[in-house]
Amino acid sequence: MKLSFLSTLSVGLLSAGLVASQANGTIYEGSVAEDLNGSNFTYPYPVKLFKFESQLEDLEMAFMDIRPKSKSNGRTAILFHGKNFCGATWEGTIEVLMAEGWRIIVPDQIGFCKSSKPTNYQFSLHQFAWNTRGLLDALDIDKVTVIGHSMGGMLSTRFSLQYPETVDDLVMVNAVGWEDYVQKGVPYISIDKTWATESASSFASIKGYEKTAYYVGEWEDEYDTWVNMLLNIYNGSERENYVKIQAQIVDMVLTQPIAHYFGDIQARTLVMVGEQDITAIGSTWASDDVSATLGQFDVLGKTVASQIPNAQLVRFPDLGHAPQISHPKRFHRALLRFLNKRGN
Ligand SMILES: *[C@@H]1O[C@H](CO)[C@@H](O)[C@H](O)[C@H]1NC(C)=O
Ligand SMILES: *[C@@H]1O[C@H](CO)[C@@H](O)[C@H](O)[C@H]1NC(C)=O
Ligand SMILES: *[C@@H]1O[C@H](CO)[C@@H](O)[C@H](O)[C@H]1NC(C)=O
Ligand SMILES: CC(=O)N[C@H]1CO[C@H](CO)[C@@H](O)[C@@H]1O
Repeated sequence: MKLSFLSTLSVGLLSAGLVASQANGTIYEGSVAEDLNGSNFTYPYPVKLFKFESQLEDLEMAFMDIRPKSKSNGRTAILFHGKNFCGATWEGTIEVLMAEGWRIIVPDQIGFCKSSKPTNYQFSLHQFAWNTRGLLDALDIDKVTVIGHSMGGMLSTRFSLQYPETVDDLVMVNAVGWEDYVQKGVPYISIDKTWATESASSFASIKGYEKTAYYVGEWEDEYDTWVNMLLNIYNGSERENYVKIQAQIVDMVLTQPIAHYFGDIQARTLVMVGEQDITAIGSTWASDDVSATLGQFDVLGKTVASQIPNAQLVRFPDLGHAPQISHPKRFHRALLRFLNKRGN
């Protein structure tokens, strides 16, 4: 274990002069299995693969690449899913943007959904951004509007900081990481501990959590789809790897705060917030006093928008963590108003 760490490190140091700023890989557009890398869920559009090497492994990043039905508006959006979601969860937003003439790229990040599940991987937001920039390069896309939800909102901030020249507009929807959980007093817990929680995921546990945090205590039958999509991976052929990776992802969110960087965002930004959301990593294991200060999205949305130099804020006072799913009409009306009004 120690030896391989050292040899990996020295390879990194030796090749430091050759460091590429993004993944270099190829696009595979052939047919793919329905049950792909442990996710047997039918996506609304064909799934393609970005094949590249990362951390000395051959990896596949699954993605959808949707072209507008009729007239193109010449713009491309990339949609980042959250921890409990997949690219497919964006289906409603894909429809709306497609009708407006957008090309839409929707990746599953490495470790998630239909992408590879490497358990010896160093998961970081920076690595995800690097991987994703490589995907865009392989598709010959050099400018995107980035739209990210939940953990995807956290990634969209990191992506915008790492590749500012690539991003024209940025949209964050109820992102995690709008506050620095550890700084606020959430104790660090080990990956082993999170692994135990992840292992115990069930329909009831996922639904119970989402009902409270995402949908303000309400439940529609159609939300079952997204619980089952997730459970299918927890129960699928990559279960063991997936559970470990999800525990690593919790560690990533806890230890890689973006909350101190909002002043550096250059892109025109829309902050969209369902203010009834209470999502906060660590709220279940922090003290009651600390928990009480976390996940106050009515405050967080305003605070984050005020820190980003060129930001607009759209508030949904009565909605939870996933306004694009619970109230798609209101959500998309506000989104399009922002996207269609550009100063440049
Ligand atoms: C990227 O991959 C291609 C094909 O394998 C190779 O020809 C090219 O040199 C690589 N570029 C970089 C910068 O590594
Ligand atoms: C995938 O799901 C379909 C139906 O949704 C089912 O018929 C098929 O057997 C499943 N494949 C695997 C490998 O579980
Ligand atoms: C998950 O797997 C367990 C054990 O194999 C099984 O009892 C359960 O029905 C599965 N659940 C789903 C939703 O497939
Ligand atoms: C890690 C892993 O199992 N990756 C697989 C993901 O799916 C592609 C496409 O079927 C396979 O080539 C990979 O081996």
